[in-house]
Parts: sequence; C-alpha cells; structure tokens
Amino acid sequence: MQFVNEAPGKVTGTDIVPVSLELSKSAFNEADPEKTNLKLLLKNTAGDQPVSGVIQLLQPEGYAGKLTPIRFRGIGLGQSVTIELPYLASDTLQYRVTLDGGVTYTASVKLGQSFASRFGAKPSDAPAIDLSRADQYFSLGGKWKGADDLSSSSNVSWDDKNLYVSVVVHDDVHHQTWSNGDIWQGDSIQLGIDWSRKDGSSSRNVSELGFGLNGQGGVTQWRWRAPDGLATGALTGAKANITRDETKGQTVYDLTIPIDQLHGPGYAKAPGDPIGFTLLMNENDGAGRSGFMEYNGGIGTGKDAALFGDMYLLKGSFTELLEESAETAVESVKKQSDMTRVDAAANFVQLLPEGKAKQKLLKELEKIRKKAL
Ligand SMILES: [Ca+2]
Ligand SMILES: [Ca+2]
Repeated sequence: MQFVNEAPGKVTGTDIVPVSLELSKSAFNEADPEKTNLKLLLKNTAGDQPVSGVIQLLQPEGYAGKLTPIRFRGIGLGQSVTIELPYLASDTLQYRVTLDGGVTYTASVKLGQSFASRFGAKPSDAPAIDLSRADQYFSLGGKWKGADDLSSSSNVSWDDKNLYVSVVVHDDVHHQTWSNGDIWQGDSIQLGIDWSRKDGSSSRNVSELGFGLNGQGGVTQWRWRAPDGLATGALTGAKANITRDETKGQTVYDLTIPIDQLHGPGYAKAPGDPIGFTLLMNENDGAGRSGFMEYNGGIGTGKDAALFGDMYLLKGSFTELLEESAETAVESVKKQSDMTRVDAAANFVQLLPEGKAKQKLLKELEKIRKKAL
C-alpha cells in the first residue's frame, strides 16, 4: 500500500514518503482471546532523521469515534514500531499519520475480518458489517449520493444447520425487473462464501449467491457459482424473506442458508477455521445498473474468491473477547510501558461497552500514565 502525501511540498523539498504502514494478521483463535491477531507496523522507510508523531484511525467511522491517536517517538531510518490492535471487524482500515511538524499522510490497509455470532445468542454482539463509505462504491456511470442513496448494515449468525444473513439496505429507489441469473442488473445483493477458505485458490467450496425482490413482490434466489457436487441455478434450498418499505426507503433481506448448500457432500469444516465472505449490493435507481457497493472483494470487479475476507463463526460472546484482550493489554503495559504501548492499550479499552469492566481498566491506565510518562 502506498501513502498519499497530502502536502508533498513540505517534505524536505521532495515527495518521498518517509513512512510505510503494514497490517500483519495472524490466525484468530477464540480459545486464546488475549492473543489478538492484528498488529500494525509503522516503519521509517526514507526519513534520514528519526520520525515522531501520531497515528490515528479515520475509517471505519464507527471505530474512529472511539479510538484515540497513538503516539510514536524517534523511529530511526529502517526501524519500525509495532502497534497491537484490538479485535476489529472491517474490510479496510484507513489511517492518518501526522509527523511532528504537521505533515500528514493517509493510508488504507486491507483487513478483511468479520465475525458471526451464534444464532439465538443474546446479545448477538458481533460487529455489524457496514457498506456506507464512498471508497466501497464502484461507479458504472452513476454517482453515489450518500447513505440514503445506497448503504447497508448487516449481521451474520450461524448454528449447526444454517447461516443467517440479515441485510438492512437503505436505497432511495428500489428498481428490480429482472429474474434468475440476471437479477444483478437491478437492486439486489450478492454473497460470496467460501466454506473451505483455508484451501485458498484451490477451494472447492465457493458459492456466489444472489437475492432480489421484484416490483410484484417476487423473490429470486440464485446461485452463479457452486461448490463441487452442487448445481448452479435456482437456489431452492435457501429461504429468503425480502421486504421493501418505501416510506423508509429500506429493503430488508432476511436469509437462511443451509450450511449443506455451502459445501460439497461429505465436507466438514474444522470448527475454528474461518469462512470466506464478501457482500455486494447492486444499485439501480431506474436508469440501469449505475454502480455497486462491495464489502471485501472478489465479485464485482472480477471473480476471485481469494479476495473474500475472513469471517469467524464465534461460539461465544464477542464482547468477552474484547474484555479479555483489553485486560491483557492493560496488564502488559504495567510491566513495560512506553507511550505507544500505553496509547495502543487504551484503544483496547475504548472499544469496550460502557460498564464496570471498562471503568476499572480506564482507572488502571490512568495510574500507569501518571507513573510512567
Ligand atoms: Ca439509490
Ligand atoms: Ca436502487
């Protein structure tokens, strides 16, 4: 990924970007919640002098409102600082690096990580899957006019029999007159699911599914790509309840997809392994398919299941994962604290829902800050 230098003239007369950003992602293990699987590496790639400044998450907005800037100091040429990240769910993360002196750079890194709660779990607390950003919109001649024009918030849950996908779409004009494999030309959603994602590009369990509601209330369920041993065409095994509320400009897709429709006969996924997941929304406001929005990738601009993101099917509560990882993060800065590590630990705590656990950890952090910094 490349940094975009927003003030090229200010960097010692050249447009060389002195820092780079890399997201390192390891396997997620629900049984070891204290071992979070994301680290951000901020490297001084071209700054002759040690660089200092802050790094701040800009997107997704839901996180940006909670997470605070992380300070870093004196990274020498060729050196890097590692920033531990809490459990985040998104297709991409956008950061802004501000160096001392005020020069800023923005960079996006691909995350491709989401979580599904166990169906019926109360509360169902896996983070929502949001399609609401300009960078998720791909124009096919149209122009995205904002969240009321097209956006969605989705939740996925699961049990031993089914995957449940609920997509709440905001779209000012619902237009769908196509049927069967052509529904992508009108308002509709497409799901990419890879039930054996660990097999990478040789996976034999990739599905591309589509769901649409036409003007007469008719629902189309379609499959363009099927796991080995299953047929493409009408997706008769799934249940889709799709409703349109014109007053709210809202279309709700409630999908129940049997898991045996997502893999070939006899295949069983190991419980902890992620599935591949991509969600695409087609946009048609009455003048043809004008664009689409895609969470992750691999459907809209080219068929490639390797571009799907990881989705982890949780057995337990997502909030507990956040809490246990935040406790560990705070413990670790009791032993070894520098401002980068303390700021990073604070962001683990900021993500927690309001309550006693959060208050307790905030107090501990405050003590560490006063003592060490
Ligand atoms: Ca629209
Ligand atoms: Ca539309």
